[in-house]
Amino acid sequence: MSETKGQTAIAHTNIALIKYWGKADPVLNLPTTSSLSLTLDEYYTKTRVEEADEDSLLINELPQDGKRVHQFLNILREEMGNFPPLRVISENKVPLSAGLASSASSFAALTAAVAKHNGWDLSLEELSRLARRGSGSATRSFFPDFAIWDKGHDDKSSYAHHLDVPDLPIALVVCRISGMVKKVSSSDGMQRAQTSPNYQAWVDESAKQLEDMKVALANADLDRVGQIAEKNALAMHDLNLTATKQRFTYFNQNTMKVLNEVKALRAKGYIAYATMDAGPNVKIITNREQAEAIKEYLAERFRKIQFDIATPGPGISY
Ligand code: 2P0
Repeated sequence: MSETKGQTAIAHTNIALIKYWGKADPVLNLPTTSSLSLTLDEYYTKTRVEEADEDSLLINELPQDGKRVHQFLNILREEMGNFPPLRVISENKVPLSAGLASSASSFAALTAAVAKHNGWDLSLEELSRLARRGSGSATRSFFPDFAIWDKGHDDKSSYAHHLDVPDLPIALVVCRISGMVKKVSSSDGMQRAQTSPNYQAWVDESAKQLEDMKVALANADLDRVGQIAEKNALAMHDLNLTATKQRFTYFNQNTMKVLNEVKALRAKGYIAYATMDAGPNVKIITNREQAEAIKEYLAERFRKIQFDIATPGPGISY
């Protein structure tokens, strides 16, 4: 029997140092701000697509309600021309408890696999633009190391590109505080955050922080990179707390305790800055040399939290 015709792609997840937290257009997934990310080596999604009788989705061998994937495949059909139904078989190496968006690597890998399977000759930027309709953060998962998602102003102009940065010994200590499914989805959280009276100020500040971040990266100034990222992330979470409609927080008690330890580590002379996404987990920005010591320091104080070290990762591969 011949093997079913198909195509595999691998995409790594990414962590935003300048966050995407709000939509200018929720249907097209156009963001209110440009964002900047680091692709991570340790966490990825491997996705195979095969011709089938109907669209379906399997993640880590378990059948899923593939509604979001089916919708996304239909968007690709509208954009690029029809193609037959696909069985999507995904292996996700992004542990839920790591608090890193698996939708980023999932939609990037799916877009790349479908494009290659259908013989579409597209650049990484064109793939990034298509993946945006599946999940905003997926735009940034096609590129090695650093990427910028330019917010653009319409469907054609909103996609990510690679940012060339001189060698930077950056590493993250990922504090896996809770593996619970998040109570407020990213899309819902953004919508609520956009009702904060501070929202426009955050958007304006974010544009300045992006420029400052590019300079800090070009200068390989890791302390400055951490300072800007921490400020951007804390302000993002402040929007959730100050939303006028259904305010909320992703933080829990351990988030606060770890954030205090990040400050304590800085006082001891470590490079240590925090960033948090749509969940309680803290990711500490540091360098490769200090990551292990920081992990040990925290592991002694928080016996129930698991700690990983993550480093810059590759772009899309097949
Ligand atoms: C980011 N996050 O820049 C921000 C920071 C989480 C916090 O992008 O609605 O799953 O699918 O476009 O990409 C997570 O949101 O949201 C995210 P949708 P997505 O990484």
